[in-house]
Amino acid sequence: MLIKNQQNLKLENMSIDKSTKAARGTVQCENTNINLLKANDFVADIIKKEMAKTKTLLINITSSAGSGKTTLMQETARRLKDKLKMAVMVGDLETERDAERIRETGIQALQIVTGGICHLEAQMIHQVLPEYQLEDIDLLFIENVGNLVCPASFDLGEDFRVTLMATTEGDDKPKKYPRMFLTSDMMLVSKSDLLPYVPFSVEAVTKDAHEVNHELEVIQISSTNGEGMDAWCDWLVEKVNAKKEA
Ligand SMILES: Nc1nc2c(ncn2[C@@H]2O[C@H](COP(=O)(O)OP(=O)(O)OP(=O)(O)O)[C@@H](O)[C@H]2O)c(=O)[nH]1
Ligand SMILES: [Mg+2]
Repeated sequence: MLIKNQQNLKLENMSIDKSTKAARGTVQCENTNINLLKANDFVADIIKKEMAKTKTLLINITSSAGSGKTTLMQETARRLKDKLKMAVMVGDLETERDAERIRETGIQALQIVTGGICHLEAQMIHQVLPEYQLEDIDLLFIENVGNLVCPASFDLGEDFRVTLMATTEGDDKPKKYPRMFLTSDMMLVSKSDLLPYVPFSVEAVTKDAHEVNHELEVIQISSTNGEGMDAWCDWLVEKVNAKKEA
């Protein structure tokens, strides 16, 4: 019985030409798409509408634990905080550490402590939104809890989902955790400064990721030596401007 259920919920039949947005929160179950996350998606829609009102760009940053999300937030803040009004909300199972690190750069950052839950849900984001002056914020990041599994299924009302794929993790992850890459708009191959020391092929990871999601954009970055940071910041500025003009 258990084996049958596992087969029913296999994700490998998921159509790769389905839009990333449509794939969020749905699980292919035999011939029926069952939206298991209707309540989450309802709140995600409310968040989207609030962001549309203030023209704030919302970006959901996901990755395995330790791939460099907080360091990227710090480095992005250092480079863009004089050009854009930025803020961050960050989810972790315990501690305020990441929010404290980000606040050191001079931007607003609030910690959402999930107390054991392995992902952020739209309701959690909605609850902390009143702490932010959205009309004064151009770019709001959500740093999600570090893992490639649960955060993939929860739409947080974001405009874009960006997944870090660190060179220290091994280049086989897109095929092993396909939902995360299917539902993302951008893959940042992070810690590129370590490429000379680790067995990791950027070509192989990009090929696998594109087989999962042919629309995925890819930038190779290092928060340590700055590689790709200009391209990343240019991408953000372009998306912020597009949202303002929309
Ligand atoms: N070499 C190298 N190390 C990095 C880079 N970015 C981050 N690190 C290091 O990687 C470790 C983890 O970085 P974090 O930014 O805390 O990673 P995270 O994804 O926020 O971690 P969690 O929030 O726990 O999931 C730290 O020791 C960072 O200094 C990078 O570009 N190159
Ligand atoms: Mg972090």
